[in-house]
Amino acid sequence: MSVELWYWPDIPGRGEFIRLFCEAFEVDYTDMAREQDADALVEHIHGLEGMRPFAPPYIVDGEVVIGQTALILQYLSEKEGQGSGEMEIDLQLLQLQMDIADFVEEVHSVHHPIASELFYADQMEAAFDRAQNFRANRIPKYLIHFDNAIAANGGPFSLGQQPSHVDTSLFQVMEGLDYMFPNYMKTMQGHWPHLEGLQGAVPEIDSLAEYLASERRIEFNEDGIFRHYEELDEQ
Ligand SMILES: N[C@@H](CCC(=O)N[C@@H](CS)C(=O)NCC(=O)O)C(=O)O
Repeated sequence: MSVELWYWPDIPGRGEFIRLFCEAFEVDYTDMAREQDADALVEHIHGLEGMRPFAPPYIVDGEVVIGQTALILQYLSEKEGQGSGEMEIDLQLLQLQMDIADFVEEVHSVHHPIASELFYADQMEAAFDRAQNFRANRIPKYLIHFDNAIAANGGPFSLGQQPSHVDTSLFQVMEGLDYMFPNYMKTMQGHWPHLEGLQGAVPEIDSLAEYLASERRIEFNEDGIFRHYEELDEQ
């Protein structure tokens, strides 16, 4: 039975972290709102009852209906037999995935520092200040943390030779940062060598290479989380 993924159809956003995992590990999934449209997603989530997900992305897998990107990835990884086989290590992978979720939230707050409901144009001044701090402090702090995690097992993936859900997500983080801050990322080249190695290794996973080259891979754009606004990059 195909796993239903419910996410906004026109942005990579958080949904892309699920798509990348499913594509890399050949999970049978259906990207429901891309088959239908955004209205179908709104109607679907409002039709859910009880302990329902707060926001997309979420999945429906038979009786299982869960949101939160990190939790979905942990669930799918376990179900597909793509965990490490050791609870302690799987929890550490989940921990890293939750760190990634925290980072993604901060990425969004760069262009929406005051309120998600306002347009970027309404909060540009605050975004400018936030971006400066984000580049100077937050990106290095997080990326060095992820780099150290990969280095611990020798790379190229966080578990060493075996790819996991953390690796497809870190790949997306690096691609997103390259899109969002091309100047900054260029000047910082070499500061997180294991992450750069991972960014090269993940697209070599056979099934993922096919997806990345296909039209199904949604390009980064200015409605998503990783947005390129020239004024927010290093000048
Ligand atoms: N912590 C959640 C965040 C989910 C989230 O913020 N989803 C966004 C789209 S990427 C959304 O539609 N949010 C609606 C809202 O916050 O009101 C996760 O990591 O999945």
